[in-house]
Amino acid sequence: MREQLEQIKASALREIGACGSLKALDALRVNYLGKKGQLTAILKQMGKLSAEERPAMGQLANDVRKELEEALAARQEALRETELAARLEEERLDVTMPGRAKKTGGLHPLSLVTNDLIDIFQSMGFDVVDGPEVETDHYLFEALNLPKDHPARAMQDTFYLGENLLLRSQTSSAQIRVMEQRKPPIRMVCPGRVFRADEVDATHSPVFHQMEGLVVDKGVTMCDLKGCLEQFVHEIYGPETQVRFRPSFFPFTEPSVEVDITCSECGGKGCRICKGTGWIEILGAGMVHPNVLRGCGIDPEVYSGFAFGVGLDRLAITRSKISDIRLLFENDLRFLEQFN
Ligand code: 2NM
Repeated sequence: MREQLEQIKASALREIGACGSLKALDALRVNYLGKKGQLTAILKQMGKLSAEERPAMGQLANDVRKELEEALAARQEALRETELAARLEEERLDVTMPGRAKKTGGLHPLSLVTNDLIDIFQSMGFDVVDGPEVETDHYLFEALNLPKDHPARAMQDTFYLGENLLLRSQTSSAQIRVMEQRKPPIRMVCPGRVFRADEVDATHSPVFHQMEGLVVDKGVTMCDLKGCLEQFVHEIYGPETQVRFRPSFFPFTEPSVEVDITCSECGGKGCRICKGTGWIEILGAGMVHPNVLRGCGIDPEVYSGFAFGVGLDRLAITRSKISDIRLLFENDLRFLEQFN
């Protein structure tokens, strides 16, 4: 029995010493010290020994158990430490690694231009007004001095939604609504989407954007129109930009003008952009026609006003040197991200 005990001790110590994982170590403990373990099996045979042999053998068995328990505990401690060290190494965080930047959104180039224009006109005391995109014949034509069968109605290729319903081809309809509802003085701009049955190409889209302005008060003259628009051009394009007014025709204004500015590309010398003229047209404007005022219940003998319309898409693409108006409507992130 003594030999058996010494043998068990020797093999157990060897195996414990060589054991490589906590799981295997626990299996060793069960194998030697567990209820059905090798040492336990020996102890069960104690009864067969004589009374003289028993105390010494019992002492030895207890010593072996104690020694094995100590060896197991020591090995367990060592293995815990190596396993922890391995885990710490494996799960190491590199706190100096650069983070992944989150993409932030930005405003569309059209929104940027629109906001700039709104800022300029708000600083001159204009209100910003919104209106419906679906309009009636009255607001789009009748009230703008374009009665039925007026030849100028053919000037715009309007989208009809029905006999009397159409997509607005300019935002003037919103201004008519304001003139019908408010008393002068009126100072307002109306930015928004407008629609015309145009063929799509690099400079035309059936959906585009416009901002129209309107001032109505006592004593408003053509000088106010010129001063206001000159101020606007200088704020957008810089004070060195020159402004030129050419006579034109719109049914809703009299007199009417078209407004050119010196080409921002060549400074007025003439280039491909301005087709050699040195001038670029950016605005239509005029003194509000007495028929329009009268139709809205404003007495043209007492009040006068000026109005203008500016295309926002063209402004956006010339300002950012964009080659094709269609880019504004495709919402391709590779394009839009450049304006962040
Ligand atoms: C333009 C050109 C000239 C205009 C006229 C009006 C209204 F409502 F007062 F009659 N609003 N906008 C106008 C005048 C618009 O766009 C090129």
